Amino acid sequence: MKIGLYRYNLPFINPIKLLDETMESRSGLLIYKDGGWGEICPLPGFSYETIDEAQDEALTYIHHLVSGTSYFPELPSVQHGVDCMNSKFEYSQEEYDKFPPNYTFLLGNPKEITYNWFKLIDNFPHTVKIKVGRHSLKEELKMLKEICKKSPDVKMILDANGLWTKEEALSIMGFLNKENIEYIEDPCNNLDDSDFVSQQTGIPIALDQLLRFCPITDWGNFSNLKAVIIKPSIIGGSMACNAICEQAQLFNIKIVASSLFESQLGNYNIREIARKKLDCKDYHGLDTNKYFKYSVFKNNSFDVDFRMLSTIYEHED
Ligand code: OSB
Ligand code: MG
Repeated sequence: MKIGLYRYNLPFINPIKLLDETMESRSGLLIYKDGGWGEICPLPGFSYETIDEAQDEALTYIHHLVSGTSYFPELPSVQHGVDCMNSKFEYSQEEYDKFPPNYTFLLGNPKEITYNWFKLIDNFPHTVKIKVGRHSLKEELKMLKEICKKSPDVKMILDANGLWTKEEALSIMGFLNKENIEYIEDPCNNLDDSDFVSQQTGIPIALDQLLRFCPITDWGNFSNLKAVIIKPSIIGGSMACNAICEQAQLFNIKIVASSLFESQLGNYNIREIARKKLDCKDYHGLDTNKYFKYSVFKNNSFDVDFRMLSTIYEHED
């Protein structure tokens, strides 16, 4: 048995601001066993556990493995990493190409987002996901209107991460054509206000961070719940993800597998989960590799580049 735990720190091309914190780089762990790779990378501000807590539990897991005892991880990010490692996904261009990102993800300030959208003028993507709720309503409305003006058939997935009040969400929606909005992820910071927004506007919503406040049995109460976002790094291993999926099928709600700025390897793993385990047909939120300066894979390949990793633990017997 060969087993290892490694840490990476990958700088972004430009610093990324999601909530309050600006991130210069992304840190995470890769866990390896006998040909299988998993990634453990809680994201500050979104995950409950820290990377140090995750590393401690990953080491506990490994020590049990080495001594031949069993241990089931408790932290979602560790469950997810261990599950992926045990799945032994095969990394190849051919597999990768079978499941390309199917919406374009844009973040930044409204000017950057508008500019980056205009750059795609040759062939506007059908669907775009845009982070909103970060800047003034006026600037964001201008951005959204310009995007719709340039590409009238566009479908926008707006992700407010709960940053709009219901009044803000309603006022901005009043100026947009609802045909252009696929759904809004977490428009407000609570379930009632988010539901109110979709009730008043007829625009569907998706639950991402709010999912944890919404018992599965309540999904039927929403006026227009179109999708639930599954971020395996937050939800946990396959058992937790499958439970959500089964329920979503029952309620006819779409499953969107999505990422947390995992490394290219972790992003690939979620792609495999989305395609092979969760049966994600519509969307998957995986268009984040473009923000990284370097890769954990060697140039033009899907071989792990150990020069990008520092070793925390290695064992072979
Ligand atoms: O809210 O979906 C989010 C990335 C990090 C933290 C939170 C989120 C995201 C993304 C990733 O939006 C891209 C995607 O899901 O399309
Ligand atoms: Mg989201």
